[in-house]
Amino acid sequence: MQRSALYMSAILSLFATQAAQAQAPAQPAQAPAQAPTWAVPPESARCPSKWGAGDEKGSGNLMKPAVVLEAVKLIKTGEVVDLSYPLGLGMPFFGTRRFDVHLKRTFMNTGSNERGSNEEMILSEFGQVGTQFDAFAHQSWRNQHYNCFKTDEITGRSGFTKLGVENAPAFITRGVLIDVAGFKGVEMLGDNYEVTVEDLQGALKKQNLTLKEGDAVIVHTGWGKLYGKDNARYVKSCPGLGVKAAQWLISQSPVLLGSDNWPVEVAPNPDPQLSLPVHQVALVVNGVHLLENLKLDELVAKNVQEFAFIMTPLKMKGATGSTVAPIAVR
Ligand code: UVW
Repeated sequence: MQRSALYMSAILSLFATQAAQAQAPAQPAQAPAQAPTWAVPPESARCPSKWGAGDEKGSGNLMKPAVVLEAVKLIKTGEVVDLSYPLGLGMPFFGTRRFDVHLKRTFMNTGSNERGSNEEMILSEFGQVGTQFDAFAHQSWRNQHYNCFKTDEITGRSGFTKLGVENAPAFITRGVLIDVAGFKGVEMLGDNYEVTVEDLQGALKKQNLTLKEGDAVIVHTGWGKLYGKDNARYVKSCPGLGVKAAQWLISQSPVLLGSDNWPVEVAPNPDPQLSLPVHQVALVVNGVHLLENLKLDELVAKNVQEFAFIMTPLKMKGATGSTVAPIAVR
C-alpha cells in the first residue's frame, strides 16, 4: 500500500515537471555570445510592401508586357536550354521531402482499336522538390509572412488562403547568369562559400553585363555538379548568397533570384545564430521569389549569360511553391 502510494506520487511529480516544462517559454539553447549579424526588420519597415497593403504578388508585379517584349528580343537562334532536372529517383531531398511514383499500369479500354491507358499516382511535396520555385507562403518570420499576412489567419485544411503559388505570374523575362564560380576561376565554389557583393559585381563586370528591373537573376556556384551524384554532400551544406549579396541583388529589382544549389543562399550561414536568413530577406521582407536546384551546366558550357527566361509555375492553389521546368532561349 505504502509502496504504491510512493509510486503514484513519483508519477504525479513527473507529470507536474513535464507540464511545467511544457508551459515554460522556450529558451535559446545557449546564450548568444554576440548580436546576430542580421535580424528581420520591424513591421513598420516591411509593411505595407512597396506594392501596397494586401498585395500577394510581390516581385511578380514586375512581369509587365514591356518586360516580355524586351525578353523576346534576346531570342536570336531559337536554341532552347533546359534549366531543370527530371523529377524522380536519384534526386536530392531536403529533410523528409519525397517523390514516390506509383504507376497505374495498363488499363485496356473497350473498343476494336484496343486502346491501352497508363497513368500514375505521385505522392510528393510538389511545391518543394526538384527544381523548385518558392512562393511567399513558404517562409515566415514568427507568425508573419510577406506583407505582414499572419500564418494563422491565412492557413486552412487544404492550403494557404493567401500568398499561395497560384498568385505567381508566368515568367517571360530577361535571364542573367552571374557566373561567380567562373569569376573565381573554379568549377565549383567551396562547401560553404559565402557569395559576396564584390563577387557579384566583379562577375558582372567581367561579363560586361548590368542588371535591369524585372530580370531573373541566376547565380552559378558550380554546386550543381553534385546533384544526383553526391546527394548527401549536396544537401549537407552549399555555397551561395550571403545576406548582403542578396540585399544588393534585391536592390536591383529582380523578379526572382535563382541558383544551382538547394536554398540559393550559403548554408549553413556563417553566422551560427541564423537559419537560412536569405529566405526571409527575399520571401518575407522583400517579396522576391526564389528558384532552387537549377541545372546550369549547359548554360555555362555554352557561355550563355543573357537570354530569354521562360517559366510558368504550377497553379496549385494555396501551395508554398511549385516544382518547375524553366528554360533559357537565345
Ligand atoms: C527550406 O525550407 C530549406 O526550403 P527550400 O530551401 O527548399 O526553400
